[in-house]
This record gives sequence, structure tokens and C-alpha cells, in this order.
Amino acid sequence: RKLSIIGMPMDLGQMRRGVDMGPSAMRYAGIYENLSTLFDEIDDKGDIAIGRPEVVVDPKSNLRNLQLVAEKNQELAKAVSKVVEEGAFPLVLGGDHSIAIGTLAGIAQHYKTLGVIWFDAHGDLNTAETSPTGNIHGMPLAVNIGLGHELLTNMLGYSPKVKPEHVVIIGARSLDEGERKLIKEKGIKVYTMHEVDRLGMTKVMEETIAYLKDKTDGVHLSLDLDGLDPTDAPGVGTPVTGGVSYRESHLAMEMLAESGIITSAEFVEVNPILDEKNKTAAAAVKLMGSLFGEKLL
Ligand code: DIR
Ligand code: MN
Ligand code: MN
Ligand code: MN
Repeated sequence: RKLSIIGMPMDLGQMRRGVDMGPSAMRYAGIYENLSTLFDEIDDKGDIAIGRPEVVVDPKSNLRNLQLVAEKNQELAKAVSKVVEEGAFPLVLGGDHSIAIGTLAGIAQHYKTLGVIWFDAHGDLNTAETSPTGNIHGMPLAVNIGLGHELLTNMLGYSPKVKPEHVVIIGARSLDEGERKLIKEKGIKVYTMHEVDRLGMTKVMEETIAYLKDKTDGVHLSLDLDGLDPTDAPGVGTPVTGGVSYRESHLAMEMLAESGIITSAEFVEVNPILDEKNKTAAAAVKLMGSLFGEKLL
């Protein structure tokens, strides 16, 4: 099998600079060295150019950098779609989590019922109306189920990208008021840290895999490094204490590898400026190894 990597150095979906260096940080941490034995071929397509304009909030929409986030995500969507057409496994390196808008726009059109695992401390289910920040990286899951500004939801001319009943959120521990309401309203499956503690990661993943396996024809993993505990992944813009441990996160990836359900992935929010000796990028790369079937023995 073939792995195709696309770097998306996007930092316009939130306010902390440095997350644009996430793709470099992960490559530096040894993506190629760690994954080369797990694939017949690795094709690194390089980064999509973002540029570095000053941050602007559109006072009308409460969406920071809307035009550019939409435009650049559309470029990503087209690049990702091409990878799927080539039959390779798409791996996108972020960049803030707003890039999931482009990634899923590119992928979902190739599936009838795409499932999504959203590994994150946050729900990313805000809209302009509910967002306390105006940051689009807090909105991509809402956009992907069809809620939000049309420039984002209608990317590549279709919406929604996924159905709420095909989404599983894992690791949540910081949910805004509007997000909680939406989760209940749409019946989205969420394993908060309470469930991770209570059930254990083994059970959480068994249930997640069973929940998605039969009703989807592909599953995208959107992994926000802030889902991990900040002691294991300090290099993120919005750390929240009490997260998934390094070992638990590996177990989750290993179980996904065994299940064979994952058909695309993205690793986002790695910010080397806020990191400790590239620890977060290194954790991301090790998680990729587990996700792609690396074994200890
Ligand atoms: C917050 C933070 N809920 C927002 N979201 C983050 O801005 O909407 N998502 N950091 O990963
Ligand atoms: Mn996120
Ligand atoms: Mn997050
Ligand atoms: Mn491992």
C-alpha cells in the first residue's frame, strides 16, 4: 500500500502563531523513518502554501479569517481528493484543526457513508452563533455535519460531509454550551474523559469500532494532539489538563490498526513553538506508527 502525505501549515483558524510549523515538526520527528517499513511507498507531496497575512475578524460573521480559511481548505480538499483517486492512503499534517474542513471535503465525496473518529479535548462543534472565540478551528466538526457558514459547509459543492450518527468523539473534556446542546440534539456519540476513565480505553475503542464498522464504508481519523494529556503533548495551542495518556492513545491507535477500518487520517494542532523539544510532534509520529500497524514484537 501507498501512503501520500500532504502538509497543511494553516494557522489562521485560531490565534496562536506557530502551529503553521506543525508539518515541519512532524517531518523532523521522523515520519519517513518511522513509517517506511509499514508501506510499500511513501509519497510526500509537500505543503500547501498558506502565506502569512495579518489576522482579521469579519465583524459581520464572527469568523476569523473566513475567506482565506475557506480558500486554502478548498485547495487542500482538491489535493486530498486526488490522493484518494490514486488509491493511496491520505495522511494530512496540520496546521490548526480548521484544516479538517478541507480534508473531509476531499475525502467524503468518495464514500457513501463515511465515518469519523474525532480525537480531541474539544468538540469542535461551534458555529459563528455559538463560538466564544470566532476561531474556525473550534468549528470543523459542525461544518462537516453541515452547520456553519456556507463558504465552509458547501466546500466542493456538497453538504453534509458526514452524518452526525457516523461520528464518534473521543477524549472530550472542554465543551462549550452550544456544543453540548448540539451533541444532545443530534445524538452524537461522545466518549468524554469520564467514559475513558470509567470504561477504560479498550472498551471505548471496542465500542467505537463496533459502532462504526457496519454502517460506514470508510472511517477518517481526525486526531487533535490536544486530546492527549498536556504532560505528553504540551505543544498545542489550547491545552486542557486531564487528557488521554500516551499509553492509552497508543492502545487506541493499535486497536484501530487491528480493526482495519481507518481509510484516511490527519494529525493536527502540533505547535513546536509551544512544545518541549518537539515532544508533541514525536508523539504524533509514534501514534502514526501504531495506527499503521507497527508492532513491538
Ligand atoms: C473553543 C476551543 N471551543 C473554541 N476549541 C478548540 O474556540 O471554539 N478546539 N481548541 O480544538
Ligand atoms: Mn480540535
Ligand atoms: Mn482541541
Ligand atoms: Mn506504538
